[in-house]
Amino acid sequence: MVGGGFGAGKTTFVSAVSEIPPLSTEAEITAFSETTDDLTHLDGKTTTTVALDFGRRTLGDHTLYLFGTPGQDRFWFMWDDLVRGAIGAVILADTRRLADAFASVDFFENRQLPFVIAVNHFDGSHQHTTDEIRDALALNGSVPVLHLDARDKENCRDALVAVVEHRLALTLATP
Ligand SMILES: Nc1nc2c(ncn2[C@@H]2O[C@H](COP(=O)(O)OP(=O)(O)O)[C@@H](O)[C@H]2O)c(=O)[nH]1
Ligand SMILES: [Mg+2]
Repeated sequence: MVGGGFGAGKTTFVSAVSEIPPLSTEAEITAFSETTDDLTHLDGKTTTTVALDFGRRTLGDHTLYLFGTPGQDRFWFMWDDLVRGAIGAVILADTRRLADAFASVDFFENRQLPFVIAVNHFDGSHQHTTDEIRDALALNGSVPVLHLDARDKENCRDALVAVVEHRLALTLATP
């Protein structure tokens, strides 16, 4: 699963890494959503994911199905179904709006789904160190933190490998 706040780069991530044309349910942002969707720092963003992003990516002999969660919490009723059977999650964090990642961190922690934090560097954003991110998000020491550009397909593939490896390490550690 690909989580993170509104505008953190979920749709971009799924589009970059998917080997099939990603299914995305984008809609134009209209004046109606101005009061609900916070567009601070998101000057170029004119569409929003209404339901989810879906993609597929093969790693070695295994195929991962990618579900990008909708950023807006009014669609969270869907997440409980999506999380069933998931291997893990990549949570995208925009350092200009780090607090937007809290809800995803809470969600996956509560459901005990292993996750990695992928810090998505936007132009002009402060380069936080991994320790700063770890502190700010109150992450448990074992949670991997990586840095990426969600437009770069190799970066995104590395993030998928990281979440699969993290999940395997946790599964092997708990008999
Ligand atoms: N500079 C920069 N822009 C990005 C990056 N990732 C996403 N964007 C842009 O940020 C905006 C929001 O991304 P989007 O994928 O729609 O976010 P979502 O709401 O999480 O699905 C889009 O205009 C993207 O083109 C990145 O790593 N660097
Ligand atoms: Mg989106």
